[in-house]
This record gives sequence, C-alpha cells and structure tokens, in this order.
Amino acid sequence: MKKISSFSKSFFFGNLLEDIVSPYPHFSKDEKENVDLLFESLAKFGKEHINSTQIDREAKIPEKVLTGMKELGLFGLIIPQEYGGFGFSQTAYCKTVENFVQIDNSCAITIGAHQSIGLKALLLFGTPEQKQKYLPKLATGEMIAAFSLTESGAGSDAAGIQTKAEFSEDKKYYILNGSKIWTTNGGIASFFTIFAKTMCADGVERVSAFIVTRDMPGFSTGKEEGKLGIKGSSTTSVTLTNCKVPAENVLNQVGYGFKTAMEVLNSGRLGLSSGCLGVQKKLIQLCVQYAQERKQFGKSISQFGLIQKKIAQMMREAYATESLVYMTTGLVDRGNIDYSLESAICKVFASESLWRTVNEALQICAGNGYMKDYPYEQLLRDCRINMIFEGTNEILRMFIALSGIQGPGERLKEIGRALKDPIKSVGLLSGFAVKKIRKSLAIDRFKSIDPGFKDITSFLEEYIMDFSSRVETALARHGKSIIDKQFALERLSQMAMELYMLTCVIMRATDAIKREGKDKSKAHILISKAIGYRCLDHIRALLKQSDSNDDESIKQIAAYAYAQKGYDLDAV
Ligand code: MYA
Repeated sequence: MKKISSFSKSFFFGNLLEDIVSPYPHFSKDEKENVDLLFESLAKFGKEHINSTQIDREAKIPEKVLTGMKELGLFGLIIPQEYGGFGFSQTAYCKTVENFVQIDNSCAITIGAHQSIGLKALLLFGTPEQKQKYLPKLATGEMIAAFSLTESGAGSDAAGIQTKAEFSEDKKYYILNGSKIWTTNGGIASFFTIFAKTMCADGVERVSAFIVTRDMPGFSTGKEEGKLGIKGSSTTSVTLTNCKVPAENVLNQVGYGFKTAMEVLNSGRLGLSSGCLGVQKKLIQLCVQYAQERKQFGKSISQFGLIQKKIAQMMREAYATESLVYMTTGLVDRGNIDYSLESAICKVFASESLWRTVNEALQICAGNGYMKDYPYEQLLRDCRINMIFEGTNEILRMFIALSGIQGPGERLKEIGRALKDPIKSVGLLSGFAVKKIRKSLAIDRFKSIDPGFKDITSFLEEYIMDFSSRVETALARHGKSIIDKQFALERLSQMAMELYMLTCVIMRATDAIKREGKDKSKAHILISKAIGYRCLDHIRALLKQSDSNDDESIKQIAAYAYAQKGYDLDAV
C-alpha cells in the first residue's frame, strides 16, 4: 500500500497538508491507564533500587537492577501481547522512555537500544517463525537485543559497510566476516541484528540484515568501551569470523538491508527524542527547586531576571520538543504515513534543545552545577551522545534537506524534459503553470488552528511559500550539485525543522483550547506564542541568509586553517 506523503515534505512544494497533523493526537484511554500503572511501579522501583550516581561511577548496571527491569516488563514494551509483551503503541513506548530516563539514562538506553533498534527489524520485517522463535524471549529479557550497523570505516555513511555475508555452497548458511564497532548492549545482548553485504542474484552487492545470536560459531564481542557518559550502558565491538548464520535468519529480503536499517532508525530516533524530553523535564524541575532555594544578595536567585530568562527558555524548549515528539509518534500510530523526515527533525531538535537546556541548568547552579555532588555534570555528560548516535545531527540535517528536495527536484526535471518537447507535454506544462499561478494568488491556509494564533499562522503560511521558492531557486542554481552545497542544505533543513516544529506547537495549543477552554489553557497559549514569535524570527533570518550569507568566507577560513595545519595568528 502506498504511504500517505509526509507532512514536512509537502513544505518543500509549498503545500500545507493540514489533515495529516490535525487534530493533535492523543493516547487511547485504556493505553493511558496501562502507561500510568507502569509509571507507578517504575517510580517505586527506581526509588528503591536504582542509584544513578553509582551506575555512573562503576560504569555498570547492577545485575539486580537488570533483573528488576526484566520483571517489570520493560524489555517487552513494544512486543505484541501474543508474544508476552505489553504491545505498546509508539506513543506509549516513547512516554515510558521519557519517564524512565528521569530515573537513569544508562538504564533507559539499555531498554531503548533493545527495543528502539535491537529487535525492531524483527518486529517490522520478521517472518512468523522468526517472531515465534525470538520475541517471547526478548519480551522477558531472557534475550537482550542489539543493533550492529556501524563499522570503523562506515559511520554516517551506513551504506559503506564492509562486513560480508557469503552464501554457503550447500545454501544452508551465510558465512559472515567483518567487525562492527560501538554496538550498544554489545556486552549483554545475545540477539543481534547485524548488517552485512551479500552478492545478490543480479550480481550486485547489497546490504542484507541478519539475526545473529551469541552462541553462533565465529561470533564474539570485545571489551567494554570507556565513555564520557551513559557509562552504565554496555558498548562493545562485535567480530564475525566465518560466523555461520542459518539461511532462515535473513531479516526482510536479501538485499533490502539498507532500507531495513533506515526504517528501524526512523522509529528509533523517536525513542531517543522522547528520552531527551524526559531529561529536559527533570532538569527544569531540579533547576526550579534550586533557584527557589538558593539565596544570593539577600534574595532567592529565582527572582533575578537572568535566571528567569533561563527557566523560560528551558520551558519553551521542552514544550516545543514535546509537541514535536508526540505529534510524530501519533503519525506513526496512525500507520501508513511517511514519517522519516519528521523523526529526523525530532531527533535533531530534541537532542540540541536538551543540550542547550543542560548547559543552562549547569549555569543556574554555577559552581555547584560543576561538582560531582550534584546531578548536573553527569546529566551533561550523559546527554552529549544524543547529538551523535542514531545519525549525527549534521548527517540528519543533510538527510532532511535532501529527502525533502527530492520531490521538487524530480518535478523540475520533469518540467525541464517537458520544455524540450512542449507540444507533447502541453498537459503537464499547463498543469504546472496553473498551479504556479494559483499559488501566487492564494497560498494554502490553516483551517483548524484557533483564531487566537492568526498573527502567527498568517506569517507561517507565507513562509511555507517563501521556503518552497528558496527550494526551487537552490535547485535551479545548483542542479545536481546541490548534494554538495552543505550550507544551503543546512539552511533548508533548519527552515523545514522550524516550520514543522511551529505547526506542532500551535496544533497542540489549539487542541488544549478546544478540550479545556481558553481560561484553562493560559499556559499553553503563553508558551506557544512565545515559541511562535521566536521561531518566525529564526525563519525570517534564514530566508534572508539564503540570499545573502557568509558561506564563501567560511570556506576560505577553513581552507586557511587546513593550509596552516591549525591556528598560526598569535596576537603577541
Ligand atoms: S545505530 C547507528 C546509527 N547510524 C546512522 O544513523 C547512520 C546515519 N546514516 C544514514 O542514515 C544514511 O546513511 C544516510 C543516507 C541518511 C546518510 N527512511 O542515497 P541515499 C532510502 C527511509 O540517500 P546514502 C546507533 O547509533 C532513500 O530514499 N528510506 O543513501 C545506535 C533511498 O531509497 P531509493 C531512507 O546517501 C545508538 C536509499 O535509502 C532513509 O547512502 C543506540 C538510499 O538513500 C530513511 N530514513 O545515505 C541508541 N534514508 O533508492 C540507543 C535513506 O528507493 C537509543 N533512505 O530512492 C535509545 C534511546 C532511548 C533513550 C534515550 C536517552 C536520552
């Protein structure tokens, strides 16, 4: 079945597919009750058994904590009930991750890597036999799962992996050779989703995905890596030396491994984003308490404008992240919607807003924030990785822009071809011309947003059009070489991010007003408007930079540093 197109990709054409994002999604009542019940047990378990400082110091999750997590069912959150899991939706899963990170990041990463990515390909693409064989054990945590894609020479360039899988002569096995690095859960997992290149029937090498278990001959994992943060989570290399993997352990079809990995990461990035949101909420709570208790110059520091500014910023960041994340998990739960771009947006936005938040939190607590007696320095170390793993934010920015412009690019190519043969293509060209004229006369308008946001939406609607015309200009200017124009792509992806974020924020605030009335939604209105005005300023600046920027000087400065092998301009 053809997927419903992506809401954010439609911006690149100047279209507003409002029906996809309206109304703002919600939990079902039953699921909310289940999630709330789990939170209660989770909070109690965390209080009694999880010592986050100790986990960080010893760089290990104690065995009894892992056992407790298994008993609570945390390894089976997304596994269907028929296989012994909770069968949570994407929204319920993300809400659980959001809560669990507030207890400990390493523990949350462990269940996150298990479900967001470790067993996700099995869930999405496994055969009934594969599911029957592994899911019950994965649901109880008897088997822990890991996802092994990255290699020393293939990080962001995931398609560049060198691990090979050769079909055995008797056609019963694939023989895997190669090594993977930085596999989360590597040291504790016994179920691995491993990606390797296979020769396909047409003589072309392509990536395939395999279920590999620890007991297979030729499989081994390396020592635990020492890390900056999330120290309790396990990270190791994986080595495959003539590792015999039964032919029936191929996940999805042979040669479809790259797409499989990308689909897994699309949903994995949402788990990570909800984790970032959870830490933001925890930091706000800690900082508000600290600021209200700490006295300087005879009064509570919470009364100082510069502290209020930081707290307000943290509130805006959390509200924006939350609106983005749960809009997007709602898209996943509706099914059959392309959300690849939206999940990348969530990951980039959530990890960067958490980074800004943890930085400000440490600053509010100043000297205390820097000390190990307080939780901030550990949280700062723990959350740095979010901008790196599951796709660096840089590569995801390129992905957002390039996959967005693919549509308009193909459309322009089509128009270009049609112009060469205008007589035959009269239908296409007149359709295009009509659309262009229609667009210049009437831009798509939001229909379901509360009228109180008119001052924001009228600009937003205009900027969606301006954005699409910048896309067209960039494509016309650079053609195919747009792929290498990273400054231009970064601006386009940032604009797409801001447009989607602002849409999610006002949809959510509108929903609050509809459900609770204006009086009870004052906080929603206040925060969403504050986000809106800032966001419009950012978009305005980005539109301006599309025409006038310092791209050339950036390139020249970098070239100078490369030529001098560093900084050679001593002042004295
Ligand atoms: S796991 C490792 C993470 N690694 C990455 O994320 C790798 C990043 N690289 C990439 O994603 C790809 O290589 C990129 C494409 C995007 C650069 N959905 O020619 P292409 C299709 C659907 O663009 P490339 C880790 O870190 C595309 O349309 N399809 O490919 C674990 C095309 O199809 P077609 C997609 O230039 C951390 C084809 O693929 C997507 O080579 C543990 C080729 O595309 C997509 N997204 O590279 C985390 N992308 O041929 C634990 C591409 O049909 C977290 N395609 O046109 C736990 C969380 C919980 C706690 C949180 C606590 C805070």
